[in-house]
Amino acid sequence: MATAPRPRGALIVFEGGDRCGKTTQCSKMVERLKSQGVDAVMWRFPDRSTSIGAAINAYLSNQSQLDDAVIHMLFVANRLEKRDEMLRLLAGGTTLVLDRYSYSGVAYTAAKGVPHLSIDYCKSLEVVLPAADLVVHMSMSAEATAARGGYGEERYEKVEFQARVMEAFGQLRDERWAAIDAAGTIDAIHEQVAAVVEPVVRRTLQGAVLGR
Ligand code: T5A
Ligand code: NA
Repeated sequence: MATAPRPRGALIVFEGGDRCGKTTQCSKMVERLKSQGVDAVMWRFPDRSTSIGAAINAYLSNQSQLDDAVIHMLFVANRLEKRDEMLRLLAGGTTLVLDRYSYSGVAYTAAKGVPHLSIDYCKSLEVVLPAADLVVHMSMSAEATAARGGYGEERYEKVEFQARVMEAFGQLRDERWAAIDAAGTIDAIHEQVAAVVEPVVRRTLQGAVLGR
C-alpha cells in the first residue's frame, strides 16, 4: 500500500528594518518549533556565503560601489540561487523560517526612489520565488532601532533611509502579513510571534499543497 505523501512545510518570513531584532526572533522561533517536534530550519537573506553573497557583503560594508539596479539584481539572484533547495525542503515537509526575503528586496530598493526601480517592477522580479505563507513584520521606529547595539555599521543603517524603508514595507502589506511591535522585551515579542506563527505552521502541515 502506498504511503500518503508528506505534507509540505510552511514558509515563514521575518521582515523589518535594520537591527529590529529579526535574527533574535527567528532563532527563538525555530528553537520553539523544533522543541514541538516540527522539522524547521532558519535561513538568512542575504546569504553572504555564496559568491553573489560575497559581492553583496562588500557592497553593504561599503567596500564596493555598485549601480542601484545591479545590487538589486544581486539580491534577487541571491534568492534565486536558493530556489530549488527551498522548494525541495518545503516539498519534503521542512518548515523554512527566513530572516528577510523578497519583501526586503522590494522595500529597500524602492526606498531609494530610483524611477526605473519602482515597487511594481521590483515585485515582478520576485514572482518566480516560492510565496510566503506568513510575513511577520517587526515594526519599530527608525529612531528606536538606531539606539540598538552595532547600528550604523552598514550602508543602509541611516535613520532617514530606514524611515523610507518602513514606508515602503507599509505599501507591501497583504493578507499574509502580521505586524508585531518590535519595541518590547525579547521574551514578550517572542510570545507575540509564536501566537501568529504556530497556527500557520500547524495549518500548513495539516495538508496544504505547495503554491507557486
Ligand atoms: N537588503 C536585504 C536589501 O537591500 N535587499 C534584499 O533583498 C535583502 C535580503 C542586510 C541589509 O541588506 C538589505 C537590508 C539590510 O540593510 P541583514 O544582514 O539582515 O541585511 O542586516 P540587519 O537587518 O541589519 O540585521 P541585523 O542582524 O543587523 O538586525 P536584526 O536581525 O534585525 O536584529 P538582531 O536580532 O541581530 O538584533 C540587533 C541588536 O539588538 C539586540 C540584539 O541583541 C542585537 O544587539 N536586540 C534587542 N535589544 C533590546 N530589545 C529587544 N527586543 C532586542 N532584540 C534584539
Ligand atoms: Na539580522
